[in-house]
Amino acid sequence: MFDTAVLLQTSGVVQDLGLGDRPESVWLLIGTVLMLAGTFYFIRHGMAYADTREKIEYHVVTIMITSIAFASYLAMFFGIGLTEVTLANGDVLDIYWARYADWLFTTPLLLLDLALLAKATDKGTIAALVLVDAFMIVTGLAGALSPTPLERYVWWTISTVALFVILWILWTNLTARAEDMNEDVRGTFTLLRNAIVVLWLAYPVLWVFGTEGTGLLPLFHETLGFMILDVLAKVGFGLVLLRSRAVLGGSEDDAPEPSAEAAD
Ligand code: RET
Repeated sequence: MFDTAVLLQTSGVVQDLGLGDRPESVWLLIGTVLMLAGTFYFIRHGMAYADTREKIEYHVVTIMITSIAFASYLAMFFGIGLTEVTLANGDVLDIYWARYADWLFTTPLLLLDLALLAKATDKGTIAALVLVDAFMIVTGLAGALSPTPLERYVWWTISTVALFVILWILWTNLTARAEDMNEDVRGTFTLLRNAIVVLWLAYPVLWVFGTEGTGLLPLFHETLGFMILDVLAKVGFGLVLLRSRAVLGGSEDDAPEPSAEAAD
């Protein structure tokens, strides 16, 4: 009988990409496709609805988020976003460093989207969010590249403290500003803020259960978990934001119909 799995295993493409040794690459491929689909959707949506400077800003930031993630997922799928870390006990760990490069750029952009929504665009707030966020990702990467469990968990703790600082700024400063806005903005802000709190807290937990931490979850499942979180935190976030009345200034039904060119 025609066996697709055997055909795939023996085909030149699969061997060239080293996919036979990396079963997790199936999730990386799905992540690549979903990020690309999200990017195209947001571009098309922007062409149809972004008719003010503000709406263009939201669309540009969101399109940058999914396109950076698309490039990072493609790099991981091709195996160039991968490095091997030799641990003190001699074990060798596969670390997809490209995800940290992705997060370094996309997490500040996600926070920027939320700050735009709350009109918290003063330099102090944006700088605090971006700097603490970059610190969180870089210290997380240091943990992933460290050779001993002690060092890994020290970096993890430092990175997690930074995450709590970010969530605290969202919960206090940004929330207070959003409260002065109209009902649409408040509703969308609260939904997105809560989604960030839940989804972002899941990252350090997955890290601890995954290969970087205790190793209870093999790389295959860990990669699936990060892919789901990344798609929800980027494409899901963008869908809620860009389809909201807070951004469109009226329901999508009230917004202008996509022009023929934009829809193509
Ligand atoms: C790491 C490990 C160390 C501890 C902490 C982490 C947090 C990562 C976060 C990532 C968020 C990524 C998002 C991607 C976008 O789609 C680096 C995993 C705290 C919060 C939202």
